[in-house]
Amino acid sequence: MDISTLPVLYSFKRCPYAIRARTALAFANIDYIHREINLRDKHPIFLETSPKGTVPVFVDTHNDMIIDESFDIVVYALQTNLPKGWMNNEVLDLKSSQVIFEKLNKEAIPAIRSIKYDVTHGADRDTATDQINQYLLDLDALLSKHRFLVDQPSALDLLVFPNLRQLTIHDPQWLKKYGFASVERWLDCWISHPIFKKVFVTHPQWEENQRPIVTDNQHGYSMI
Ligand SMILES: N[C@@H](CCC(=O)N[C@@H](CS)C(=O)NCC(=O)O)C(=O)O
Repeated sequence: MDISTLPVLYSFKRCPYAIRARTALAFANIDYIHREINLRDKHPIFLETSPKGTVPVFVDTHNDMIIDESFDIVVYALQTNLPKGWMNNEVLDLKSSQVIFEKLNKEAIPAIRSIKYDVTHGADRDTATDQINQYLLDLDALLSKHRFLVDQPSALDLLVFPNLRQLTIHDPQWLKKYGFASVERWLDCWISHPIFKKVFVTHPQWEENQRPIVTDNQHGYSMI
């Protein structure tokens, strides 16, 4: 493999947005060089590449491309190489998908964050819990009808599962406790997949003179 032409992914192991990107690139068999960023001490080259300073950032200098939003990296990956049996990115144009993604960003993620970082108490905590559970109720209804958020695996699944994983890492009993069996089955299907195990590994923090960490995604795993 000629690693000098490989794109680079700036990432952080536990970041749900970076997990979206790494999972999408893995399913799409896109190889890259992994650079693990310390979010408390961001490398100047990373900040020069993407001054807003969030991970993930995907850089393909050979094609003059910098993508610094996880949504766009997922779209790019699946557009480049849609895995067999997956639905293409047109699912993201469906009103139903847009509602799921918007509610994730505007309601579920802030509520998960407030529970995770324990910044809400009393009635506010109950409101955050209700907000999360209302979101999970909608997903559970969909997932009781099919295995994935749309009929087959798609970008939408990759955009949603890492944030819900964050909730279950914080409280492993959450889905059981509140009775979201279909979401539990679906989430488990993503996080027990060999690709998740492959993308969720610990890498040393990136330094300029580091030997490139090549992520070889030519593995032949499939989702269905
Ligand atoms: N909208 C961005 C959000 C990415 C994001 O917020 N990532 C967090 C880590 S999970 C981050 O880099 N935060 C910057 C910081 O902590 O300084 C995306 O989807 O890529």
